[in-house]
Amino acid sequence: MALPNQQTVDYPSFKLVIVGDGGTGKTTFVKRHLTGEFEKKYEPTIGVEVHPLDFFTNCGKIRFYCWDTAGQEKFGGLRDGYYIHGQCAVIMFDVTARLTYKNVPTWHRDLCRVCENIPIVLCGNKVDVKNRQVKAKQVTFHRKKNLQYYEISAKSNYNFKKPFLYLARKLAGDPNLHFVESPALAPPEVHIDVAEQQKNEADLIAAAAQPLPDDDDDAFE
Ligand SMILES: Nc1nc2c(ncn2[C@@H]2O[C@H](COP(=O)(O)OP(=O)(O)OP(=O)(O)O)[C@@H](O)[C@H]2O)c(=O)[nH]1
Ligand SMILES: [Mg+2]
Repeated sequence: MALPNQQTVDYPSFKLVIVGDGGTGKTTFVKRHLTGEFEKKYEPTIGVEVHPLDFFTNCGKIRFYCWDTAGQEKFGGLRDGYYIHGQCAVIMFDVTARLTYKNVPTWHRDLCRVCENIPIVLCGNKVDVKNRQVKAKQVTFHRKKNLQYYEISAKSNYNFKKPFLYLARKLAGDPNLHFVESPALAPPEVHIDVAEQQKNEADLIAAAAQPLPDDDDDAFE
């Protein structure tokens, strides 16, 4: 959903709300997409910047209006006006800051209170950082709530497209939808250790085969 001062388009478009603790990298993430950054619009009444991010799929163009708040979540949650008519969402945490993962259930609850049954992706950002505090196998929240999880590094563009592809497939109801062209992205600012990340991805797959801990919110200290 576009803002009142924003042009609408004649191809499918969706409101994507992006939530998560301050400093997890939400703004950095949406700004990687250069066209969306160039065409963003600010809505002062609700303190939100909306970035229209276009992707090219085998079924045609698709647009995500990515809603990124100007940090007011720090003052006790986001207003309903932010979530209303949200059609898909990204919940972001920072793998180098444990508390941001502990707060994921609160973001999820707030989101689902307004947006029932929308596709949601959980993103663990900053996987480029060497000493991460939240290891891949400790991330279990998505399994309990049936969300998709991706490890990302906004600064290196690692897995940038994955969350959008997952959401596009869900919204289009087509599991075979794919991107046919890459969007223009800002050049990587950091580099990812590919071998290290392959190990993390393997850990994630192994962890998915394990039974869920009884109450992993408490176990995760
Ligand atoms: N190493 C690393 N740092 C990152 C990455 N993404 C963001 N950062 C840094 O994390 C800090 C916070 O990023 P922001 O994008 O401002 O975070 P935010 O979630 O928008 O924060 P609020 O607007 O306060 O809610 C900045 O210093 C970024 O440079 C990443 O992938 N890797
Ligand atoms: Mg921000």
